[in-house]
Amino acid sequence: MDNTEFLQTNRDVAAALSDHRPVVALESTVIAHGLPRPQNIETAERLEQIVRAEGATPATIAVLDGMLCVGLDRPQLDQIATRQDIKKLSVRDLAIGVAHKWNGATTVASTMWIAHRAGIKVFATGGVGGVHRGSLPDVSADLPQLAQIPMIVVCSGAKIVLDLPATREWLETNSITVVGYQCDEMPAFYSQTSGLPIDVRCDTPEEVAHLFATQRHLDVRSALLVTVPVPSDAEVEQSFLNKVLEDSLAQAERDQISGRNVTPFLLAQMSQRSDGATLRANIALLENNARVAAQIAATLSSVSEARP
Ligand code: PSU
Ligand code: MN
Repeated sequence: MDNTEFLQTNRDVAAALSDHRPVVALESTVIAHGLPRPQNIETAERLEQIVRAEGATPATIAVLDGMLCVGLDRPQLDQIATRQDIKKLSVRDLAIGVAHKWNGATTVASTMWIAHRAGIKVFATGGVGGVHRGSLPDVSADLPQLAQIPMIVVCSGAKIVLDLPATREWLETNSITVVGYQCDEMPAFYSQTSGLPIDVRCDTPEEVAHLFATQRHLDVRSALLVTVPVPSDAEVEQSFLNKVLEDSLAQAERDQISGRNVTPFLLAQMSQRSDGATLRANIALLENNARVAAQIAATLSSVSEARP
């Protein structure tokens, strides 16, 4: 690895990695662009607490002053949550961010890219990007990174704003193994069900760790996508959700929203139009996914600890 010059792993995370203790990567786009204030900073801190409570070290990832930061302190988290000039950086933007010394939040794609190079194996997020609805086609850069980076990515499926059947097909074509964590179909972000298949069900962190180890033995180099349903008390009712989503998509069309602005726009619209119901679901699933990811990371490091 020769890009370490721009990689800044904070002391906690570096110590945990060198001692082979569990580490969970967390993304920052959800903080800067996915959630409104003040819930964004509250959630960012809560996710770190949850990871710690499970005995793992959180590594929230962002680009600050052109450095690829792995593990943020409280003032750095605050900057991501409150500054107006925080860009949304995917992998195509990383070199620009570094060269121009930008401050930016990392998406699923760029968080995976950085976390993998830092030596982290487990990453938790809300919903991954995918194939958008509409005719363009607009395909999130999250998908090709999932196809290339051997990490465990814990999420609640792809975001409901997407074309979920097309996203499911893309995952299949690109050899990304989809795990249903204590469920038999892929969750659909704010909903527990999508009608779309998983490849395998796992009920425990041990089963996930075993599958990941087997992938590595076989040298299958894609991600293991572990999909976890939103907790039932925060799930948004289907028909209400469909209406809210339809209205939000129509508004995006009227406002001619495109490119990197599509996802944040739709998330904010849905939250407004649902009186915060989708926001509550988003936060609940983020928290739950962080917990599951930490449990998986803990199991992974106890398994590797047992090796001679
Ligand atoms: N999950 C959430 N909220 C978010 C995102 C994911 O619960 O805001 C972010 C992730 O950073 C993901 C990005 O990578 O949305 C996808 O954006 P796009 O569709 O432009 O690739
Ligand atoms: Mn896009």
